[in-house]
Amino acid sequence: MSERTLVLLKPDCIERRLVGRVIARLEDKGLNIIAMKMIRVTPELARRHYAEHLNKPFYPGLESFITRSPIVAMIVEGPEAVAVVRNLVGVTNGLEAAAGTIRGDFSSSQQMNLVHASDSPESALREMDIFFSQAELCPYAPAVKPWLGTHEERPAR
Ligand code: 3AN
Repeated sequence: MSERTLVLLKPDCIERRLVGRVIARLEDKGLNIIAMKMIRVTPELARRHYAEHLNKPFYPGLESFITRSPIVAMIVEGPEAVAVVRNLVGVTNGLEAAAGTIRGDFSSSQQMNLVHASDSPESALREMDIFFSQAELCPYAPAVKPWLGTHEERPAR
């Protein structure tokens, strides 16, 4: 089933000039980028986005990190996009993330792990709403779609 998920390229991704290479991973997989913008995260926005982490000991450091430089926010669409993007990104700690994943290949940190990707379809809905208005979405049917999969198959989870 086609899904949408929120992807954030975090300040370390921008500062390290990895934006193009990370976006290329998403495009190479056949995912559709249907919204994208560069913004600076305010402390208020950080608190909304990371609401579940507000009381964690690492939250103050996380807020100063995510507000320190601009980010690139995207909505990415495709079959099972939430799980597919999480697999491309890898586990939270870059030291433990598998080689071949974005974090596994480019990060050695738990905080500076380059990318945020929604962890469930419910989180994706909540987070897309925080970062984008409906008017900012640009859905389209890519010409390559018939070559990315058949109607009958259900991609494995
Ligand atoms: P993920 O981004 O893999 O879903 P979460 O939701 O557990 O990870 O954590 C959100 C963000 O908080 C992470 N991307 C990371 O930047 C930061 N973070 C998580 N755990 C820690 C930690 N123990 N120390 C510092 N930062 C952390």
